[in-house]
Amino acid sequence: MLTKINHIGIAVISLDEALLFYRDNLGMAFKGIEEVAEQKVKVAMLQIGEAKIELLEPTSPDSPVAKFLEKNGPGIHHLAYEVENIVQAIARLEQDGARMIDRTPRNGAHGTRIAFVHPKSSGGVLTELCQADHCR
Ligand code: CMX
Repeated sequence: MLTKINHIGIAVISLDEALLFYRDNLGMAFKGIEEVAEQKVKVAMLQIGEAKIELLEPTSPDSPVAKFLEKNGPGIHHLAYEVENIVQAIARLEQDGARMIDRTPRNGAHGTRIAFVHPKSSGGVLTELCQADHCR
C-alpha cells in the first residue's frame, strides 16, 4: 500500500528562521514556499535524497500547527507516506479499524491529495497519506 516516505513535517515558529538552519547550515535544496489555506499553514519544502523536509509555520492561531506549537514547541509534527491510490488506502485503513482524520482526501502542498490518520490510532505519530501521482 505504501511506496516510500514522501516527507517529514516539522512545526516551526518562523520559516525564515528555520531556513537559516535547514537551507543555509545543513545545505538542503530549497524548493520554495507555499501557503496551504485549507490547512492554515505556510510550507517550505527542502529536498533530501528522494524524501523531503516540510517546514510548517501556522498562518492562524486556530491552525493545527499553532495548537501543536503551543503544546509542544517546535519539533517533528508528522510523517508522510506515498500511496498509489489514496482512496483505496483510506478504505483499507478504515476497514482495519484505523481512526481517519480525513475520510476523503483533501488538498496538501504542491497540488497533492492527502489524508491524515489520527495519532491515537498510529502509535502517537500523526501519519499522512499522500497520493504518489501528485507527490512528485
Ligand atoms: N503528533 C502526535 N500527537 C499529536 C499531534 C501530532 N502532530 N497533534 C496532536 N496530538 C495529540 C495530542 O497531544 C493529544 O494527545 P493527548 O490526548 O494524549 O494529550 C491528542 O493528539 C489530541 O490532541 P488534541 O489537542 O485534542 O487535538 P487537536 O485539536 O490538537 O487535533 C489533530 C490534533 C492531529 C487531530 C489535528 O492536529 C489534525 O487534524 N491534524 C491534521 C491536519 C494537520 O496537521 N495539518 C497541518 C499540516 C498540513 C500539511 O502538511 O499540508
